[in-house]
Amino acid sequence: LSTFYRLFHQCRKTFAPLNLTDYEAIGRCEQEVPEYFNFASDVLDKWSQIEKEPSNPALWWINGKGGERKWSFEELGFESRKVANVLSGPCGLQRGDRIIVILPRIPEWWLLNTACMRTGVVFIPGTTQLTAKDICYRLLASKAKCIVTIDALAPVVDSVASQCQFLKTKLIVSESRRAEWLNFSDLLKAAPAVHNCVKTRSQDPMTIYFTSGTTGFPKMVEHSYGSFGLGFFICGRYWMNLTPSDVVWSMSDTGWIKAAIGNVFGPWFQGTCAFVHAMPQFDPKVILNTLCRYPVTTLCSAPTVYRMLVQHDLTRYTFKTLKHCLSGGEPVNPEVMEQWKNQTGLNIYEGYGQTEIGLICGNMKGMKIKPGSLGKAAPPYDVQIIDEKGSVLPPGEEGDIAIKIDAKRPFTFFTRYVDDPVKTASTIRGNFYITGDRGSMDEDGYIWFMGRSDDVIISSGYRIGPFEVESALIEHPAVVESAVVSSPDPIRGEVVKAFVVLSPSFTTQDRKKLACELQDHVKKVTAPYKYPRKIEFVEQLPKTITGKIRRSELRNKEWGQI
Ligand code: BCO
Repeated sequence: LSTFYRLFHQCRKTFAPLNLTDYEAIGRCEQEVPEYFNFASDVLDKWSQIEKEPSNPALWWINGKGGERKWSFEELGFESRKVANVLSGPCGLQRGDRIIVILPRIPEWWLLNTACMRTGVVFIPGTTQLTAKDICYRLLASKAKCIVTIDALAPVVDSVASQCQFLKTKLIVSESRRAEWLNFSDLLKAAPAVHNCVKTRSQDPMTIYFTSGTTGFPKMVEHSYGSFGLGFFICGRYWMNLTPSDVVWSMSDTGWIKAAIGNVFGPWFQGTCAFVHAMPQFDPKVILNTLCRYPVTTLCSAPTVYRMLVQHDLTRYTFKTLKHCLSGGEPVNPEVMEQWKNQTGLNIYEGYGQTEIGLICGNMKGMKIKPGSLGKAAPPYDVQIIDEKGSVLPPGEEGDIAIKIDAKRPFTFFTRYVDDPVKTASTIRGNFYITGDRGSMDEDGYIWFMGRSDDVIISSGYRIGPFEVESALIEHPAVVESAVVSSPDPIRGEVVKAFVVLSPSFTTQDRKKLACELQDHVKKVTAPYKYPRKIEFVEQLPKTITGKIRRSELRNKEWGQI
């Protein structure tokens, strides 16, 4: 009987259809977006029926201390169906409900992500650097009914849970039990393995990301099953250049869209293995040794990571299988590309995108790389440089980097900023979507990044809103007011710099100590990656006649423009 089952199973695998050509045409906007699409049933479950050669796992997770998990697409399907039953059973979640998932790089994150697709629950990831205030804000803004996290963050959630009236269920991924929390492993063991994936329309909401802007607290960027699932096909195939024989290691924290692109949709659409190192602390040596020991073919990382890696003597390491390197999240400097190329023989293929849109421009494999440029428009986009009236500028002129939208908004775009129609509408100028970045285009269609058109700071690949840092600083008794801007940094591209006006009772204090105290304070109030790495105490801040702080004046000074 077992032989019969094996043969039957093999036949089933060989004949299962997954039409990548159709998905490519859809991704290029040459074919209609299907009315119904669900990445779990339409892609993952299809891959689990196909005999893949070589049979790389779908997910390969290591923790660097001997812990390892490898799941084929079939195993991923089996486990994620059980998790789907946990969500709709004991967690009491229904289609359309929202769940906040704050987990480090552990396999459960991938299961929950997939289980949300199976149940239609809207997945809201968050970085583990979030503090109590950040979590409370996210729970209230999103009206999430459930939160999932780990031991370290459970007390943080508990400290604000009573203020969050929409929160009904807390789920902990832990070896131990915690009062008032459901335990993920216990529920998983008991969960049934049979689950019918919901039928989702391509435009149904699938995920929400909180993203920072110049004003106010982070906004909720909503993506649909079409924009997220289908939208990343081109990115996985042409920018990441993935095939079923590849093993891609994308290092992003699970809280960012880059983790979804590089570690879920990009690879899994192409049947590629997503390799994950838990790496709780960033350590360049761990990265270099891992690249030597594991058969990683494709590396995707923030430019800051490459800048940190090239500080080491890379010739002492042999990356036997590495053949394609990608970077995104911030511009990569030509010097770093050159150093990386000299020491490893490999180019860095830069991609430029954002949480709202995914990949906008890129250096696709095989394309001539112009170091320092963002590459060319990625299909299906028509990227142009425009002026404030919405007219296209000639090559070489600086303007707003924008995406042409004809009669119909591309399906790959985010659907909206949740509860913020004014902000959603503000991204459109005439027939263009405005990215918020400034740049120029050369005669060959390559885009050159020049900076943000607003006050957002891009540091180490993080998008940081000055208002959030200023709000954290003002909570300290020493701060009367502050202005936060970007400042150049050789490793992180740019860093957060705060100009601080002190309260009279603090002006005689040791400035160095006070600066450290303010930095620690910000790390406690909001996610630590936002803390001001530079602080300058000033008597007063430059202001307009109406009393608005002139951040641009301070920023220009930092960047040597005045
Ligand atoms: O550098 P410091 O040590 O002074 O401070 C670090 C941490 O030590 C500190 N910290 C973290 N947790 C803390 C804490 N302090 C107190 N209490 C805690 N619980 O805070 C600072 C955090 O900075 P970091 O995250 O930059 O740390 P690190 O170790 O230097 O990491 C370097 C990178 C490069 C690994 C990291 O910066 C990084 O992951 N950057 C990439 C971000 C990214 O993936 N961006 C992509 C976003 S998606 C996108 O752009 C769309 C593209 C389509």
